[in-house]
Amino acid sequence: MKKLIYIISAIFFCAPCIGTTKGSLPVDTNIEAEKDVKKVKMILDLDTGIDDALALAYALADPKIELIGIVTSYGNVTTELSAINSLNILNLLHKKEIPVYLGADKAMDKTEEFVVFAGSKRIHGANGVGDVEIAKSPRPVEKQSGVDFMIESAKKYGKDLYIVAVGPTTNLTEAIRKEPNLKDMVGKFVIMGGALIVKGNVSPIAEANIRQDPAAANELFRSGTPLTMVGLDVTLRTLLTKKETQVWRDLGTTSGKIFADMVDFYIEAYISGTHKLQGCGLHDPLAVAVAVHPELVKTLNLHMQVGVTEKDWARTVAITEKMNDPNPNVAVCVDVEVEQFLNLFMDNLTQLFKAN
Ligand SMILES: [Ca+2]
Repeated sequence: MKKLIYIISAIFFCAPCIGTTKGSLPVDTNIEAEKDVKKVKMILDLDTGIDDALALAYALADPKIELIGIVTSYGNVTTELSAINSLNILNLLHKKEIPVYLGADKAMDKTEEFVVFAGSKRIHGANGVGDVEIAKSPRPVEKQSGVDFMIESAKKYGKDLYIVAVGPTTNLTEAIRKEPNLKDMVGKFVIMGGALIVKGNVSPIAEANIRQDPAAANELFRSGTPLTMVGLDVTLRTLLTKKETQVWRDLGTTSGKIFADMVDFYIEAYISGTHKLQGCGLHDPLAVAVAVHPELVKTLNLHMQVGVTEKDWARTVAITEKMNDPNPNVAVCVDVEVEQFLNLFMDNLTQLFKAN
């Protein structure tokens, strides 16, 4: 029946067949455009976190992405709280059908329990989402481990799958340890982390995600896994201000207000922080956008490593001895089309919050 309707529609609306102009045809161009977009399947690895919440929302909003699951990590909050926040945000955005899995709850070489840093609480609030209350999702966290979900999805979808990790790289490193072929199976790996040219944000040389588990990041970089590194070199150029959050607040929707409240909390932390920036860095959402819009950034391809000694703890740096080796595996983002990204980010998220 569907096929018959399609054939009749095709004959009826085919411009050359009936000799009319395209402009007069009753075709919904938005639906047509949407149909033409090839979606990639994406797994997000989050330590949710306010900018993680923005990354999650961005992945739901961009027509090029089909979010198939979330794996959670420790970092801005504990792994368990990251899962609860992720479930609640999915529910808020009417996407509670997307599953959430637990990942590692601490760095690979740590034995003691992970404790959230005071700095993380100052930036993301004690609950990770700016101390804003979000209605509890009725959906529980999945029983399967996040690492197994990554491996299983890679086997199922192959190159159609992109994995974007915007917390510590522990889960990704564990997944590649468990299934070494993973690095060649997946279409793209993108991480938010590191700082090549600029200073770190938790020490003069260390960025927060890498600092949580430098050994895991070093193992990942040196594994030959093709990675796109979206670090502070680019994320601190893409700032969101209260002017933009006011646009969401003015929508008068539940999600618009909640995201405006959350992000205003985050912006306040930046205003009072050491760099006195007037907006917040869009670290995690930029990594998600770069995965499907690589034209937003310029990259420098390098063999990379992460410092694991006291002197260079968590520093992300090129391996000098490998500067002339072929096939560098890390594409380090060094420049970004700021306006293009901010327009894309605001267009997509404002549409999403308008509808929820
Ligand atoms: Ca994060």
